Amino acid sequence: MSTTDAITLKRLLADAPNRWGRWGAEDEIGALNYLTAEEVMRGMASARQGRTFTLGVPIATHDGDAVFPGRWPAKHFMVADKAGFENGHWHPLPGGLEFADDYVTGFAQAGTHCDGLGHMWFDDTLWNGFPASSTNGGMTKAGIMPIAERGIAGRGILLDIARFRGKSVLDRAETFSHHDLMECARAQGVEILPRSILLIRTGWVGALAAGLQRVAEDYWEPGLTFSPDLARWFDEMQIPCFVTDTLANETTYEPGTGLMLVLHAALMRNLGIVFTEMAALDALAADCAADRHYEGFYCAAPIKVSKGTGGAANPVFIK
Ligand code: UVW
Repeated sequence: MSTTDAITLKRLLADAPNRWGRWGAEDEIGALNYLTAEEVMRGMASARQGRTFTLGVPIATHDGDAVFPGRWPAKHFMVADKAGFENGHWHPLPGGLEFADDYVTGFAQAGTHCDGLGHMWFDDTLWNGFPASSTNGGMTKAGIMPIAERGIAGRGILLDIARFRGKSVLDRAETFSHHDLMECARAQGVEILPRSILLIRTGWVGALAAGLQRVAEDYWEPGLTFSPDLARWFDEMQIPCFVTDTLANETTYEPGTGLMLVLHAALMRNLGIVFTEMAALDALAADCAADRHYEGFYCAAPIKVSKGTGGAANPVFIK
């Protein structure tokens, strides 16, 4: 293939839908605009039992957290603890109070987190047409702050693709499409209504935590894969946010072209759909399989990292 024939995101997505400008030239929250007060109330009404599931994965774990290649795990340090008082490094406060303090450091794009809409781009342009230069030295456009200010709340549905395929975890590089999401929903007896927040389970994060899969140079995770129809379906369904138990919410390479992370371009950059990655969905999925109730109120907000590209979150799903 000559250089001029080379497939690029620009060519691949030339006819794919694009929502820049739909919510104004300064919009930085994209499809979260679909989560109107009415949608939040609809989400609240879909919780019937009052049982909560927290979807954040532990970070700074003893064995080292799974992170996308090129990143490294969060680190946790004790700054003050009882030993520090015993060896004289710390002294009790007037009145006798002692304390434990700690320090955590790590990537904004690791652990369970939301991406700012400007996290990835091509053709020097981010979500809504903001220039890529606005990322220099910190995100002045489409970073995580506007999403953190807004919060994400609405009707959530779990789509357990792994169980639907009769597996505990999808295989490396295994893909699925929006048609599979629809079939999975049908089999589960839940409706994908417009503006639903999709929680898609592959079993992958659980497998990484259990050491059954690992992050190496040839890392290729399972997930949704791009097609023009898939992008149109997400757009027409007005999906505000999708949440998965993989490190990057999509299969790592598009099988047809070998292009990497195409949905970050087609859904995040072009449609303003918020990505929430590395969610812990196994416990929720087991519960849903037991009572056959796959919908509930989904509520999350990333932390407010000034000029950040992403932010850690511990989403809550209420059945
Ligand atoms: C990558 O950057 C690869 O993924 P994420 O969207 O998690 O940050």
